[in-house]
Amino acid sequence: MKKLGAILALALTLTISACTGSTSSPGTAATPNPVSSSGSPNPGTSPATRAAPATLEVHEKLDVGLQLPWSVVFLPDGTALVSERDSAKVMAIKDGRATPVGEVSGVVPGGEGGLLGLALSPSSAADRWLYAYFTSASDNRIARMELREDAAGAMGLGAPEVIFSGIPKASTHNGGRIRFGPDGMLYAGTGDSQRREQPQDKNALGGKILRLTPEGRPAPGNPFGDNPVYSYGHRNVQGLAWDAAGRLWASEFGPDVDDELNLITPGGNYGWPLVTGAPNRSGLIDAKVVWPSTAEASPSGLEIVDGVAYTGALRGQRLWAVPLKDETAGTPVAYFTGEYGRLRDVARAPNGDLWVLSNNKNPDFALILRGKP
Ligand SMILES: [Ca+2]
Repeated sequence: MKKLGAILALALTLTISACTGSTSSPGTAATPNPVSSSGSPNPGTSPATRAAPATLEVHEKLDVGLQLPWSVVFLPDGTALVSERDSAKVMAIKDGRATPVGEVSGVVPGGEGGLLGLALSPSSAADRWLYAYFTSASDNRIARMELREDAAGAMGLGAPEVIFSGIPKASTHNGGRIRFGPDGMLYAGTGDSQRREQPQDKNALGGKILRLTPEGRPAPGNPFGDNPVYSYGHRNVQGLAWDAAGRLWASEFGPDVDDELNLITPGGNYGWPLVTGAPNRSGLIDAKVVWPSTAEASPSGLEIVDGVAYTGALRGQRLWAVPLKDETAGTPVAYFTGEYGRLRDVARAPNGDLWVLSNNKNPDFALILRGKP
């Protein structure tokens, strides 16, 4: 992945330096580099595009019968653990084969709800905790389960211990991404659950990024005291990733316009439902990237590798790569447009490969991507 990131960083450097504003918007002033069906940037009209040697290749397409996979995390040995939204199963993928690890009890799928994000404890080698964000009969909640392995190497799941509950649920806008930050705390992206009063209410859990201890308590140092809320004014956050300097970025679905990539500040108000995008309104934080057409984006999972943010687009059916430079985001570049259908999650494997999960229902698959000069 070092190589992939370096190549893309090189390819995208000119794009980012061409971006003078604080907000990038694909398809407007600076046109994203178009890519061919093989994932290579097309020879474009600008010297920057012609100079770009990067190719993002599908190294392998894992047709292992996944059904609506939502999240992928990796054990230190490279085994992938994948959540399936509607079956509530956690699948393990190793050496190109998928086997069920277990089914998470208490999951009640419906609409966009079900078994959503997974996260491994940063000390999982010792404590074996697998965390999951899921929709239950009454709410969205976060539980942790012990990852077990029998003498023959078969994996299993212990009973879920609910560590945080009461996140509002609905047929749509359930959020669902969880991830441990570099500070060892557990971050969760929630959705407004179609309740428009939630995101601006700092004492409500909908439309937020939450920051929790591994035991589910509000993390020490949170911006609003003994409160799990880390940032607010969100609509539906399904992507969380940190850059090399430890800054948190988040992808967010807009309504019928203005999908967003945001740089997250503790205590920041990201505008919903007052505004979307980057209107430069006092007291509200503008998105760093705005996709005016949700048909081209609808970004879910997010990963940052060597200064490039990758996000999987559902409606947009493509992988967006956004070059980051400090607190600035450059012009997004699209890969694989329309080739693999809806894309749900993006995550870096321990060996540097970039995994992408589809969201097509027919059935689904994982793509393993590598960069090539
Ligand atoms: Ca916003």
